[in-house]
Amino acid sequence: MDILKQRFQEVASSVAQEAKDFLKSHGDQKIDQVTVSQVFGGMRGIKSMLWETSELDPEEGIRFRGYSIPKLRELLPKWKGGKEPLPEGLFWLMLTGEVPTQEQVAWLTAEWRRREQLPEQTIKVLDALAVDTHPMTQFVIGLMSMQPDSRFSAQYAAGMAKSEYWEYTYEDAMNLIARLPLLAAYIYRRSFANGQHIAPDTRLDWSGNYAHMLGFDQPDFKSYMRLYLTIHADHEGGNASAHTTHLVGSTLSDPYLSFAGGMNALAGPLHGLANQEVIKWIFEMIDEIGTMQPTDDQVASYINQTLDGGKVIPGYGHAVLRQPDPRFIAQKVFAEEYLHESDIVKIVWQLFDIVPGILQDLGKVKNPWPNVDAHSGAILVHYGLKEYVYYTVMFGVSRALGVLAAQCWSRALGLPLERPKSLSFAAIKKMVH
Ligand code: CMX
Repeated sequence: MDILKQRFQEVASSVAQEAKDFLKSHGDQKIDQVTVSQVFGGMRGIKSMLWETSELDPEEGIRFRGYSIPKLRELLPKWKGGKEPLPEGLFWLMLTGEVPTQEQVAWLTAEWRRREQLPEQTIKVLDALAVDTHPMTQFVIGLMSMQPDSRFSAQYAAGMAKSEYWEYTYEDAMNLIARLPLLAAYIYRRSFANGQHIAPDTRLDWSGNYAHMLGFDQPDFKSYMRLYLTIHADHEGGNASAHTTHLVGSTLSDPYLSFAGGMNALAGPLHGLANQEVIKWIFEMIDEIGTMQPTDDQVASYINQTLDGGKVIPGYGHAVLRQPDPRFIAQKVFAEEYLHESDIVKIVWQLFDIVPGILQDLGKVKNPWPNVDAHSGAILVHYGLKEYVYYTVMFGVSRALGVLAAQCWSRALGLPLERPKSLSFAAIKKMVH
């Protein structure tokens, strides 16, 4: 058994026992009440899921196993000479609850690189698609094409005890994560670089190699990828991609099937696709105003025009957060150090000054502040990755870390099929007095 699997087994088996005892003594205790508005309002805030890997506070933002993003930037191991955390370290932390050592992270980097390969059938399936198929559609089809390699499914078909589920989920999670940079880079190069693929560089880490295979070898870009792939990894269990992965997985669909389900949710414009929408909207604004250095009045009038058209301002607002997203701030801090002269980045900061006031004045938007998607595109454009329809795939590569670590936990804790109760309007009317 490998060192991470071993440690996960030790930690998870003790938590599983504790959970069993806890349920016996506290199983009937109420921790929430549900209002009619919550039922009609997308189940906002109903406390109804167990999720070990991260927790979202409306004011503080995301904490991974209790650690904020600034803390993780400090604590997690870095690549040689680099300043940004390695996502490998975050995966270790989410799985075990422990900040890994430099050696443990070096092991995980090598382990993912050892497991990486793009199956022949995946290349054939992708090559059969039109090159202008949306990259998220290609991503999901690519994931589905790998499903025949699922160790969990094979073992289930062969007859596996429930106590073994976590082991094969772990194996699938590790293999799938290892393959994602190859899959994602293959999609980028076939769609935007005339199919001229770039071989992996065995000397690099998971993120650095992904950047390299995309065709971006600038050291700063690689650093940004390490940060990017860390901060997008998880946003507790209720967000659409995590919840979908969890729901699909609760039927004992294997990690490939469940993660593909989650990626279909990420591809919606109110969720991950917002990262492409932000930059598309900024490009359209620049085109209309006719300058890369618009005045505040010009920007405000463009924002109002979007709102008057009945559209949302992409990259702003959140279902849970009530402050600027720390994932936005982490990218701003990065950009202040590396790209403060970039016009497109300056526009993102100008929007940060102007959009919240306008949204606040609408009187209905619960959170007028930027979310993670408001900043990422401008940084990618600055480095030359301008094909914004691709951006959600990068988000997806990162999101795999959180939702697959969480799925290992779901199997280790023996969580059952998810099945909430729905009600018709007529039934709800009968229940209220
Ligand atoms: N621009 C304009 N109006 C907005 C808005 C925005 N950015 N954010 C919310 N509103 C509106 C809503 O559309 C809603 O209007 P109606 O009552 O007329 O339908 C009203 O304000 C109340 O919405 P809310 O309770 O504040 O927000 P929700 O929890 O319903 O939705 C979210 C959250 C993210 C879908 C919404 O803020 C939004 O559409 N933002 C833009 C898209 C975006 O950036 N999504 C990415 C989120 C992060 C991620 O998952 O990647």
